[in-house]
Amino acid sequence: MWSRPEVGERSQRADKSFVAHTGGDPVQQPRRVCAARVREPAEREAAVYAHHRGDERAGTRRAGARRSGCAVGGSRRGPRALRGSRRHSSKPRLEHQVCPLAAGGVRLERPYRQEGNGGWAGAINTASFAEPLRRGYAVAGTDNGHEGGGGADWAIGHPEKLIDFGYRAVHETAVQSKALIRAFYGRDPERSYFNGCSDGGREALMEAQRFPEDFNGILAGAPANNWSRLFTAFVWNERALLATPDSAIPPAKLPVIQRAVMAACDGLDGVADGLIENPRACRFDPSVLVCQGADAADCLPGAQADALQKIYEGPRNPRTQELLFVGQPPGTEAVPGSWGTWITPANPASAIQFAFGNSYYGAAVFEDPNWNFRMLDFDRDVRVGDEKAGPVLNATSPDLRSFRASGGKLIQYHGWGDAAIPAPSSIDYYETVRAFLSKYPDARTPGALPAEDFYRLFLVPGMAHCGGGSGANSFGNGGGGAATRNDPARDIFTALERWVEQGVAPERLIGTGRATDDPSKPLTRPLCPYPQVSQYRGSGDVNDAANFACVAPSSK
Ligand SMILES: [Ca+2]
Repeated sequence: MWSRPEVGERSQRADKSFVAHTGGDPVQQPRRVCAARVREPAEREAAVYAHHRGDERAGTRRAGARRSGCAVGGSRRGPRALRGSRRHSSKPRLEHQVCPLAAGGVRLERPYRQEGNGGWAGAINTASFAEPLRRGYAVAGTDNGHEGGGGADWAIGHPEKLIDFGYRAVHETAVQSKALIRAFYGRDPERSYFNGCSDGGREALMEAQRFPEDFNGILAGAPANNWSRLFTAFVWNERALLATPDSAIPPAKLPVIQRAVMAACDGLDGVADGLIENPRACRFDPSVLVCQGADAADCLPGAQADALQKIYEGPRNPRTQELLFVGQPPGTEAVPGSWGTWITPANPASAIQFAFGNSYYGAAVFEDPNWNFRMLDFDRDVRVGDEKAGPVLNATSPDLRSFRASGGKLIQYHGWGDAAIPAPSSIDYYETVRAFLSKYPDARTPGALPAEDFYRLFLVPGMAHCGGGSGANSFGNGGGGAATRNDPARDIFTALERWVEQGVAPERLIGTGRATDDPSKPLTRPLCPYPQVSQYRGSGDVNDAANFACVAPSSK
């Protein structure tokens, strides 16, 4: 039976743990941490504790929390290193609420799951907390050390905040959350997991690389792990599409492009289904779309075709011709939530890619609010970014030896229709890890396979950024749900739990969605661990996963 903690005692113990872990770091600063636990059944009440800087609402929150029986703790001064500091705009203050569990049975051990962020973070991703709470986890997240905003102006003049964003906040959140769990339950979490997509995928890989003992299992979705080069590609696309007044591709032309791509490449995988299993095998030349005369509904003006070619190819160093980042795969140009949102919206300058690319170079690299995208030198300035911000932001180290040696398991997924982060970026990283581990065996794991014994990548044809798009794009990503939570074949996080806890690796997953030619038809497809691809067996319903097999890619 669970007994309600003494409010003051619990608060003090937790707070002491927090300060003990942070006071010695000379550049430590307060950051948001939010964690939660629930009574059983988990769905009935989510109780939250949060670390946050103090403000005028804090007192109200504290009073409200106490009325509801929450332990409220905090340190007005924050960690020792911050006392008297004037570096921070608000009074340093760490505060957390640990809400007691209602009367009833509660297991005294509690696994831990930490949730990642999107974009430049700046808020705790509490929307992602409900699903792990229902699974019985204590949950935490962080704002990565700064508040709000879609850009990175907070990084100007504050390299320490970039470090918080880059890797420190996520790691400290793990350390301090485990300390709170220890204080609250009297024991360490039995297992720890990390789940994130986009920037959260970058955080996930960063943890595996830098802090290999923080988590037993890591789920990395569509990772923005090569941050400095991904954002270079964003500016590359911006320059291509805004090169001339006629270069921007209007949304109405996206279906024209996608139809032409499908005509060229849909059948390469043996099934004309509106999905391309392996877009890397698709060689599509945009010049076939160039209007022979005046612009018309079914063709592209030459300037638009030029821009399209550059987007497919990816950024190049103009001096060395080195490819600086992967290009955008073809085949999902017109899929909702894809190109029309990230690359080619109706107002060309409002593409989300452009905002991120400009904030990276303007704020994080050059720290100059007046910087603009036309100033970027794709030789010199890319090197400046790699050198100055890359070491903090990029999660590209292929050395996962310690994560593997500690028993960690890593599952990564990426949609082929992701117009925010091109899926070949995930392939590149996976390949560099395989190559590194093949070249440098680890005495701690003798005889280990290059990577697949602890690290698997699942590519999802048609899927947009982290989810959505077309194809069999639902497999427990984005939280899953009650329908799949207990099925490791259909829920990627459950598959990760099984791999960590039972040693059963996911040989494939089953994604569900809607047929591209008729949304009324349900679609299921196997999602295969890279480099395998899903192949039609030659007979039966093409919308049924049973008629497909995961096979090694053909050599053609
Ligand atoms: Ca196809």
